[in-house]
Amino acid sequence: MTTTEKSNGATGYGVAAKIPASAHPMAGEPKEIASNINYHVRYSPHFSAFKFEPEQAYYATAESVRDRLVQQWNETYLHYHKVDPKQTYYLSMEYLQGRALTNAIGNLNIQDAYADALNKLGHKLEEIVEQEKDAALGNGGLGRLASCFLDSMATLNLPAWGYGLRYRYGLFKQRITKEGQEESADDWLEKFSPWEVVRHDVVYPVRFFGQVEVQPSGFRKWVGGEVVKALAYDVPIPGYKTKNTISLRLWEAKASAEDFNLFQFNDGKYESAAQLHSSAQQICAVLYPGDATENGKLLRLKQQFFLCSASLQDMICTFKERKVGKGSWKWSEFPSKVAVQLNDTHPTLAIPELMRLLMDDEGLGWDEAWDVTTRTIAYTNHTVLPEALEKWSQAVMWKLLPRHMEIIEEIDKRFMEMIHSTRPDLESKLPSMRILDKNPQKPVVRMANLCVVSAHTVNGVAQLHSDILKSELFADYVSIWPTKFQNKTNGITPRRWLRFCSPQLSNIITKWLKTDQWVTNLDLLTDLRKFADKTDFQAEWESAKMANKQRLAQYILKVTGVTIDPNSLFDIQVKRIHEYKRQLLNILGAIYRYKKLKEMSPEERKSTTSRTIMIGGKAFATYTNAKRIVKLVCDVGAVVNNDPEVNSYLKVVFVPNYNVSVAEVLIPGSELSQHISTAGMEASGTSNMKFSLNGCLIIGTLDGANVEIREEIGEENFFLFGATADEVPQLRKDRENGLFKPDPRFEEAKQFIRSGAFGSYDYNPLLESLEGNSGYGRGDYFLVGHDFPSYMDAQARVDEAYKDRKRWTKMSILSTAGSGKFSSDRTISQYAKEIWNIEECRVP
Ligand code: 26V
Repeated sequence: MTTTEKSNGATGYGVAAKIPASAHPMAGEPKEIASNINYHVRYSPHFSAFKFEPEQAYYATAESVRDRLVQQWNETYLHYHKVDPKQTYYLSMEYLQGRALTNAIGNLNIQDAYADALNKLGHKLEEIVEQEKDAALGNGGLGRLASCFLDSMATLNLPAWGYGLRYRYGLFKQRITKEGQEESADDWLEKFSPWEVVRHDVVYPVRFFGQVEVQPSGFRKWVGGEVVKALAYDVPIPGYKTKNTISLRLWEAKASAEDFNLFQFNDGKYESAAQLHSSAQQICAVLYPGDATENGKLLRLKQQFFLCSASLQDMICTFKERKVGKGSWKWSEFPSKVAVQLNDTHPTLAIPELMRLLMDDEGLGWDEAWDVTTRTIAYTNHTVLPEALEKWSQAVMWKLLPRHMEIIEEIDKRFMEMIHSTRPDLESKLPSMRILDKNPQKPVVRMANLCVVSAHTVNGVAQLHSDILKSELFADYVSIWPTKFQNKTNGITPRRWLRFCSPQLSNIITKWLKTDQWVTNLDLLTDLRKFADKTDFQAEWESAKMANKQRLAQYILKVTGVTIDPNSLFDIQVKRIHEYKRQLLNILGAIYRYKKLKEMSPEERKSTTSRTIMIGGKAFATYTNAKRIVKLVCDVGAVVNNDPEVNSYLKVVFVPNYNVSVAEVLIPGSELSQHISTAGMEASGTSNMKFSLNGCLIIGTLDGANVEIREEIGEENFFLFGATADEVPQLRKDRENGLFKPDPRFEEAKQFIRSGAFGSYDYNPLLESLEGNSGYGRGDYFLVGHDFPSYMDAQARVDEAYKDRKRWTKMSILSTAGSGKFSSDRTISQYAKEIWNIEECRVP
C-alpha cells in the first residue's frame, strides 16, 4: 500500500489519481468537471496534492467553479464597458454572504454535473459544501439584505455593483458556556477564500488627518496626515441562469513600502518602524470594533471613510475610462452614468467625499459639484431607534477629516439659508433639522440629517416604516421635499431561501405548478392556492416539511446534544438578540407554559400540543441585558429538557452561533416563527419573509413587514397579537402615570424565575427592566407586560390550530403561496425603476 492510500483511505487521492488533471474552465460535463477539479488539486499549490480529504476537495471544487465565474464576469465587465449603461453602486459596511458554493453551482445550473463529478472523485457534494466557512461580514438583516440584493441585481441583469470592506475577522463566533454567550474571533480567512480575486491593478490612496491648504489658484486642498492604500478584492456574484456575473468589491487597507522605516527597524525599533503598517491593518481588522472608547469611535469612522473614498475614486475612474475616445464630456453627465445607494447612514461620508473629489481634484465650483452629488446619491434608512441613529463628534471629525468638515459646515449653512429665505415657518424646527448639532456639551454631526438634505431620494424598508419616517423621524423635511420620500419594502432571494435550502419542497412546487419559472417570478406561487385543499398535494407538502424537520432535529442533536421530536411543533425565533425584538417575551411565555404543564395531570398533558421552542441569535458583546436573555434561555432549556415529567411536551433549545448557514437548516424545518417586536420598532424584518416563503406560520405583532405579509397571505393565516404602533406612545404614557395593570399570568412567570426554578444566576437586572413606571432601563419600555396576555392568547390559538393537521397544512401552503411579493427581485426592480433609473444590460 502506498503512503497516499494509507493516509487518505477510500476518498484519498487514490481514486482521484485515475482522473486526468486538466484545465476545463467552462466544463459542463461531469467528466470534464472532475478533471478540472483534479487540475486544481494538482496545480493550485495550497495543499499537498496527495491529500484529497473533504477540505481539499472543497477548495479545489470551489476554484473550479471560480474559473467559470471569472470568465463570465470578465465578459460582463467588457459588455458593460462597451454599452456604457448607467450603473448602480451599492455602498454597504455589511454583507452577510454566507456560503457561496451551493449558491454558485445552483445559479449556474450545474449542480447535478458537480454532484456527479465529485462522485467520480470519491466525494459527496453535500459533504463538500459543508466544508465552507460562512463569509459573515455583517451583523444581521441589513447585511443579509445587501447580499440578497446583489443576487437579484445579477439575476435581473442589472448593471450594478456592491462595495464593502474586507474585514479580516467577521462577526464573532458565539459559543455557549455555563456563563452564557462567549465570543471569539471569526477567522473566515484562516486558510484562504477561494471566492475572492485580489486586484493588484486596482489601488487608491485614502488620506486621514492632515490639514487644509489654500492653493495659489484659490482651490482648497487636503494635505499631510497619513495615507493608506485601498486594495480591491473582487468576489464574483453570479445571476441565476444568466451569464451576467457582477462584482462585490471589498477593500483592504495596506500601508506603502515608503511607510516602513527601514532605518528604525535596523536600529532595533521594530514597533515604531512598522507603526503605519499596523495602523493600516487595524482599519479592516474587524467588523464593528467596540466604540466605547474614543479610539474605537475613531476607528469606526476611519472604516466608513475608507469605504466611501476608495469606492468613489473607483467610480470616477470607471466613469472617465468609459468616456475615453467618446469626444468631449461634462461632469453634469456623471449622474446619468452613476447611481450611488447608501445602505443606512454608515456610508454617509460619500456625500462630502464626492463634493471634495469634484471640487478639489476636478476643479468644479460648489453649485456644479452639489448638483452632481445630489443627483447621484440616494439613502435608505433601516431603523428609527434613536440609539442607532449615527451621530459623530464634530471634534473627532475635524481631526480625522478636516476638509470634509468644512464641506459639511457649508452644506449646513446653505440649508439654514434656504430655510430662512424660503420657509420662515420652519425656523423654529431648524435646531433639530440642522446637520450640525451645536449643543455645547457635545457638538455632533447628525448623519441621517446630512443624508436627507443631500440625497435625491430617501426610502424606508417596509410600508409602515416608511410612513413612520414621513410622519415622525423626517416629518419636518416632508413639506420641503414632498417627493423625496419613498417606500421600498424589503425582499429576499428565492434562490438561496427556497430553491437551494429546501430542494424537496421546491421540487414539489415545480411539479404542481408545472414550471420552475417561480424561481425568478415568485408571484407565480399564488397558483399554489388552487391546490391548498387537495389531499395528495397536502401529503407531499407534509412529507417535504417532515424531511426538513428531521434534518433540523439531527442538526440540533449535533450542536447541542438535545434530542428533539420531529412530531412536535417546531417553533423558532432567530435574530439578533435585542430587547425590542423581545426574545424575553418568548421565553417568559415558555416559562409559563412549563409551569402550567407541571401543574397538569399526566392525562391532561396528553391533550396539549407538544412544542420545541428554538431560540438563536447573537448578543452584541457589550449589551449586557441581551446576554442575560441568552443565559436565561439556556438555563430554562437545561431545566425543562431534563424534566422527565414534561419533556415530551416541551423542549427549549438555544441554537448556538446563528448565521446564514444555520438559517438555511432552521428555516425550512420551521412550522411557527416568532416576529414579536414592539410595534413600530422593527423597520422591516426579512427573516419573517424567509419563514413565510418556507410554509412556516407567523406569530407576530403589526410591525415592519409583518403587516404586509399578513395582507398577502390572509389574516386567517397569521397569529396576530399586541399593541399597534400608534397605540405605543399612549401606552408608555399610561404606564408613567401608574395606569398599567399587570396580567396575573405575567406575574406568575416572573415569580417562577425569582423562585430560583432556573438556577441561581442573578436575573434581577433583567426582571427589573420590566418593573416600575419609568426610569433608565425600567418601566418596561418595550411593553412586554402589556403584550403578554394577548401573546399567550395567540399562542393558545396556535396550539389549537396545530391539532387540526389538515387546516395547519393548508395554512402552511397559503403562507408560501402568498409570499411572492417578498422576492428581492421585486424590490430591486423597484429601486432600479423608481430610484436609480437603470435598465437591464444582458450579456449576449
Ligand atoms: C443597530 C443598533 C446598534 C446600537 C444598539 C441598538 C441598535 C438597534 C438597531 C440597529 C439596527 C441598525 C440598522 C439595521 O440593521 N436595521 C435592520 O435593517 C433590516 C434591513 O432593512 C431590517 O429588516 C430590520 O428590521 C432592521 O432592524
